[in-house]
Amino acid sequence: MFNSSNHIYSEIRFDWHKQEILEILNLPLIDLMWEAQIVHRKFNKYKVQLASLYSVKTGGCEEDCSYCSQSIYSASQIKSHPQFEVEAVLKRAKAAKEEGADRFCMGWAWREIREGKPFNSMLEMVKGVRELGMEACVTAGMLTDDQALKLANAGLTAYNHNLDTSPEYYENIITTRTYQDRLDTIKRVRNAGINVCCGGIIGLGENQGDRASFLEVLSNMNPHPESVPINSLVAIEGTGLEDNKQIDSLEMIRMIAAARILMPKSKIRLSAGRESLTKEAQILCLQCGANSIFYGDELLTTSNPSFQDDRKLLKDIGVIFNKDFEYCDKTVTYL
Ligand code: SAM
Ligand code: DTB
Ligand code: SF4
Repeated sequence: MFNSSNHIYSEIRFDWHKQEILEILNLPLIDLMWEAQIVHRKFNKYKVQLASLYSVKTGGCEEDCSYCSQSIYSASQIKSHPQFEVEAVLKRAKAAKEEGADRFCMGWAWREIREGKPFNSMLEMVKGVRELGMEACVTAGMLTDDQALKLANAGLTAYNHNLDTSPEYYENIITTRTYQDRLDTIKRVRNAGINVCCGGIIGLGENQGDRASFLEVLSNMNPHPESVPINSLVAIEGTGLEDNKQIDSLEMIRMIAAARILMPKSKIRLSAGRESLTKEAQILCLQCGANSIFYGDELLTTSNPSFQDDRKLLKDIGVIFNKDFEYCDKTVTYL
């Protein structure tokens, strides 16, 4: 069925089947990368969005996600602190903007959004980030319709809530909330008119079928999530998955390339785990579809490459990022 002179993946579809996705994931890598690049050049312009991440409320979460250092079920030693105040968060957003970020993502280690002062502060943070001229993203667990509307009215650009893995593998990883809970949360976000940021993790012990099944759920959402973070597990000491083996970087490239083919216009974010990827592996991810990275020395509880290293990497390969977006109006015709 695959013929490299006849590019078959050029449409936006919402009816992908697991079997087709498996075939894509299992293509010879060199062909998969080529197909993904065709799609990427057709729908995007090799512009990478720099998104900075900040943990507003760290640790003490009631969920049992077995990869996470912030769960009360983990024995990880993390710097837990009370929720940061609005002013401190906005100072951090401003600093990220000065480094060149144009999206600021804020995380709360919650099972679901807490009403009262913490939520009012969250709304203030969203407004403040938007006033800085940045996109604002929040990840804080489950939410109600009313909370989603309030976040939309505060100007929230996107809400991150990941499916993490396939419906079949999910219960090996989390037992305190269901896959359906996650889908319901995503629907609430969508209904409130907020962009959806929804992705997952590879390296949890899942197989290729699980990866296909996870991508099937995402790529059958209509519209596709505007943002799809693909994380590779950071095996944190003290978590249930501390002994998991680091995935091979070629698997990350496959996953990014497949996500690009299935969701041509989405921002595919090369997320956690970049410190374990060589410069060359990251370049291949960017070449075959990733168009965003987390930018800044820290993720939530783990480290990330430095601002300087990332800027150098992007400059070295000639990829345009954020501030230069407006100068990038050259449409690449490639087919
Ligand atoms: N509590 C909120 C929630 O779960 O939606 C927000 C924060 S949570 C840390 C956001 C996402 O980060 C998770 O869904 C997971 O996909 C990713 N993540 C967390 N820990 C990770 C790790 N050790 N390695 C890779 N990805 C991780
Ligand atoms: C996402 O998918 N990855 C980011 C963001 N969304 C919130 C979080 C990665 C966390 C990595 C582990 C840590 O730093 O604790
Ligand atoms: Fe809590 Fe989110 Fe960590 Fe799960 S991933 S334990 S919900 S902070």
